[in-house]
Amino acid sequence: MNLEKEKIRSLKALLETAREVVVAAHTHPDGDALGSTAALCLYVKEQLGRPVTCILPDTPPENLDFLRAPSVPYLFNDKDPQKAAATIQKADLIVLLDCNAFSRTEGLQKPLEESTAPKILIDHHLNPDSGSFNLVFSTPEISSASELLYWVLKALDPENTPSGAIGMSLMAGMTTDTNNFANSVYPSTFQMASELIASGVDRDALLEKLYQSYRQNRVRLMGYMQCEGLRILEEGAAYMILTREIQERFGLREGESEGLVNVPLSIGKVRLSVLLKEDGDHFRVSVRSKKGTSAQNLAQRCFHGGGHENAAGGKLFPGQDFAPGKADEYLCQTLKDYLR
Ligand SMILES: [Mn+2]
Repeated sequence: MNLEKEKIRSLKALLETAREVVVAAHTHPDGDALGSTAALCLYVKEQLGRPVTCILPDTPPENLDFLRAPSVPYLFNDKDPQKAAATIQKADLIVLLDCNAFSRTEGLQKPLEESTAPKILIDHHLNPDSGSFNLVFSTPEISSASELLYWVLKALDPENTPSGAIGMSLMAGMTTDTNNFANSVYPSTFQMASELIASGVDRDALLEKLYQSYRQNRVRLMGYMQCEGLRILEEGAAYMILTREIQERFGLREGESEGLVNVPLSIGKVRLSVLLKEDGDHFRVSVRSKKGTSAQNLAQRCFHGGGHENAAGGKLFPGQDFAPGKADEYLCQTLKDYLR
């Protein structure tokens, strides 16, 4: 990984002189957002001895709660927006991970943008909003923000490979963003994994926590959706709509439908898979595609979102994007038009 020496020097100087660091990531934090923020917070606190707070837009899902760094204070904007804003205001250094712009932090956007502290971006999404940051590490050709952070930490301290809780957090973020080495995997990704295992990260224990610790509700919901909720279009798309009613029927908790959107891609004819999940007044949209079909393009054009070439997301608003109650018809037509 070729990281400019000058940028690493600037980062080092900023981290080593900061008196109050705030580390933030995107809304609805996933394994990469939680893993990368935990790793950086632990590095700042334990290796550099600087005070740090991790501030996230939403409380993490229960199944990923183990990725919270135990010794680091966390604030969640959905629980305590005043304290989050006040802490951001006091910070003299801000680091944003795993998203390309402050707008991806939703409720935190305003306090983060209004802060006069230096701002650092460490991310792997396309089109970073570089103008809003003093220092930008942006690499789309990498597995995850956690992998990019791994190479940044190695550049900061070439003698040491991240290990312990830092190593585990980075491995977790990379593993979840690649769907356990299924996509966005580069030579550097295997190198990172290899070095982390050599440094003592217990991958078996991590995999059990990530993939073998769910409640049975998740498995039953996945079965139901594949049987009853899956629509497949001639054009090569598949979609599912996870309504509030179905979520309630299965007692679904945040994070428990993770991975469902990938399942239809196991069908040979399906090149594009979309999952709509009802959330308050809107639908959260997840898009996955096979090579040669762009999930990112669809999310950007039709779902007010974006992301990566083969894994992207966005939102849909009933009453605005389509007539209330017509999500199915709208999605069906949108996918047909997109693949035509
Ligand atoms: Mn990521």
